Amino acid sequence: MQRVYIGLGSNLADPAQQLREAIKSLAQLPQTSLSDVSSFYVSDSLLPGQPRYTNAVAAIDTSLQPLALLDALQAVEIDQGRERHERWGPRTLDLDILLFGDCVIDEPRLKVPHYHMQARAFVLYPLAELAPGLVLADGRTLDQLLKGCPFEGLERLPG
Ligand code: PH2
Ligand code: MG
Ligand code: MG
Repeated sequence: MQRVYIGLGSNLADPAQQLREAIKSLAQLPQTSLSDVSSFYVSDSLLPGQPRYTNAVAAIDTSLQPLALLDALQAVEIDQGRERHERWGPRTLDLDILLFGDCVIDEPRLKVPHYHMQARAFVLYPLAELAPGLVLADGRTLDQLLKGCPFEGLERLPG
């Protein structure tokens, strides 16, 4: 079993509802149990001119292999109407494997830890709700990353 953190994001077609649907699907993945889900956070898109994003982080425990988990997450994205056009285009659902235990993965389809997660407030603050004392495989602590990444621009949704 590995503890895996998944970043959820949506900026189309009722984003908060997309995240709630996705969380139900995560709870039903084979060989997996859903452990915890952060609050939802709203923020501007990193790309100008797109609708605002709703983001959250989920913690799962899984015995799936990383690429099998990636396949399962991509199936959930497609199930919820994800269409891939341009890179970083608006999306109904984005499910990113942020951390997979202490594994460092460098495959063409999957890089873990997730690229740029160190600098993204909409990943780090929800992650900190679930794993405040987290230490990355390279020794950096979540606390250190948070210090370099202001909360500014994030809006935490109630409930
Ligand atoms: N994802 C992107 C591009 N920009 N902005 C926010 N606020 N949240 C995201 O999840 C996000 C983004 C591409 O993955
Ligand atoms: Mg993403
Ligand atoms: Mg993605």
